Amino acid sequence: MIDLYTWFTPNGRKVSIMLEEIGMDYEVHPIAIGKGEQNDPEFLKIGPNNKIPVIVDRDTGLSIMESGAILQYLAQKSGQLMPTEGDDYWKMQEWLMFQMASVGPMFGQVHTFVRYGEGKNEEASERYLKEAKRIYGVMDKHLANRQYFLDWGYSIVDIAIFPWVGRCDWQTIDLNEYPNVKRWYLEIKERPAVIAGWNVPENDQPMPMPA
Ligand SMILES: N[C@@H](CCC(=O)N[C@@H](CS)C(=O)NCC(=O)O)C(=O)O
Repeated sequence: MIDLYTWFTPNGRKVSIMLEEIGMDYEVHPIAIGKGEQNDPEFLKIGPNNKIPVIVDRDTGLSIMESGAILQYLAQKSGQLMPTEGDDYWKMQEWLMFQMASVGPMFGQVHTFVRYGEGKNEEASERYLKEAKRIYGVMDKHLANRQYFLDWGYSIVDIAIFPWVGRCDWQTIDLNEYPNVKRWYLEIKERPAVIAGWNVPENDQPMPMPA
């Protein structure tokens, strides 16, 4: 049994989608980040970086923050969705680090400046949107000749990237300009585990449907 401290954001959804995919029992503890609950002293004992997601494994008492670490922990615990050796393992690390270092931080800045801060800082909006478009281009090229991010198959890398592409509407990104990302997105958004995990904690945000 896993205790999941989360909110319906891209980083939070990575973990709820993963738990749904591997069929592991979990209990959701919503942390309303808009109300500042990530700063509560009780939460900081398990999430010292003031951010969701965080898990606690009830079997061992271990707590883990950082979605990339959590995905690898759950993959190893379940023996699913992650290559564990050889070149496949390193390709998994490569693309997971790409998500954690580029997709998440840069798209997150687009959400801050382009969506929430619309019109307030044109220089930042332009800079981060340009970088997001470059990253979409990298992903599109990579997916041109493979079904998923890893030749190995559907993995935690797809799960890490999906919820960020699932906010392409907030980013003012037209997925038709990235046809390979669009094809990948449309396939993954139909997976029952992805649909279930997207809605954790329960929310009324639909997954965008590109025209
Ligand atoms: N690198 C972290 C980033 C986590 C993160 O940025 N979480 C956001 C929600 S998506 C958050 O909790 N923000 C609250 C805050 O910054 O106060 C991870 O991948 O887990």
